[in-house]
Amino acid sequence: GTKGSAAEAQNPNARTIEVLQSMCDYYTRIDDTWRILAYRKAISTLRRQSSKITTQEEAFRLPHIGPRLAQKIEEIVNTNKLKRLEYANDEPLDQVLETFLKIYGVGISRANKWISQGFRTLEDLNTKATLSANQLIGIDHFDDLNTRIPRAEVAALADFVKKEAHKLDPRVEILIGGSYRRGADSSGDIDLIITKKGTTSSAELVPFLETLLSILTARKFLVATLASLHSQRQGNNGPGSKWHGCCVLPSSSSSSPKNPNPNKWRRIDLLLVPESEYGAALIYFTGNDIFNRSLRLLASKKGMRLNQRGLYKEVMRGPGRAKVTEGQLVEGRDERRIFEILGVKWRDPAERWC
Ligand code: DCP
Ligand code: MG
Ligand code: MN
Repeated sequence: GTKGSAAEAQNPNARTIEVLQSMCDYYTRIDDTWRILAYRKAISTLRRQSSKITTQEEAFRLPHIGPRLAQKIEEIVNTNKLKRLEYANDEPLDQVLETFLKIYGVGISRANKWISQGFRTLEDLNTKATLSANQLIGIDHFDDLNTRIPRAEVAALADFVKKEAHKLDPRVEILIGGSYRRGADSSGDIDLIITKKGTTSSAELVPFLETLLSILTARKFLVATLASLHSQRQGNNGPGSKWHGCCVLPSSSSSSPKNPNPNKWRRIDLLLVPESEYGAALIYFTGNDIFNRSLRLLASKKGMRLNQRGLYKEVMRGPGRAKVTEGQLVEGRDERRIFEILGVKWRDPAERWC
């Protein structure tokens, strides 16, 4: 590149800088923000030196160079290479990354951090990493939670919930959303939309759900909570409207006399939706996510706003379509009406794959 100039080559620390830069490139690939920054600062310090830095004591005295980087600088000068770098380039890291990303709730930065800490297998994580309760569940039930759920089993699992729900309150309605509603042969999880006629806020359904959760837990149907109604990430304004967890279809269940997958852990999401927001929630929780994004973009182009609670009009927008005012609710209850007002032809859930 343009940085390989004559001036750079003449720098007494050129080789050291080159190796440190490769190390920095590696940390960039695995998105290790802190180390990227540390290496960049160290490299720029070295660039400003007029003499060759050869020992860790010398290096450590310079600004922005800590003890470990100082040690590495001495290693480079003595051996012309860095063991850590060879190790880093030797690993089939993409495979490891792929595995770590399949752990429930683990994103790219968490996975990359584990890799940079030297972890390469689920066993490494189990024995050496500090894991959250959810990460432990994701690792303990890794295979189950990465197996798609056959359509018939989604229906059987939902029936189990519906039966208990109706015993508790016959006016509560439960619908299977997500990929199941789009007609999928198999689903990644079970998305249940829970509503009741006459409700205008999900808070009205919270006591019902809390009782249902304790019954389903006692029946050994629910086996883990990943995000409760009171989880931090749903904000601090009272209980949220979503519950995420895991369930198992009891083998004795009458609704599944010949369940071919007994005792498998499945992901289940329970979503509380008041009748007044049912249509907007149906659109959102039916998806798919790309379809949702295109509907939202369309709404914003028409001066409206669509979210999982409703369609709003007279939304004031600033630069970059940033919302300035909330706007006024136009429709929330009726899924078809939302399509009509947006001026889009009705799309059957099975046609919402994008
Ligand atoms: N959703 C969305 N944007 C997201 C996540 C979800 O719009 N980032 C909506 C659309 C999804 C629905 O919520 O269809 C349910 O989310 P799931 O993650 O359960 O996805 P699916 O049910 O569509 O697929 P899967 O079979 O993998 O569960
Ligand atoms: Mg789903
Ligand atoms: Mn889901």
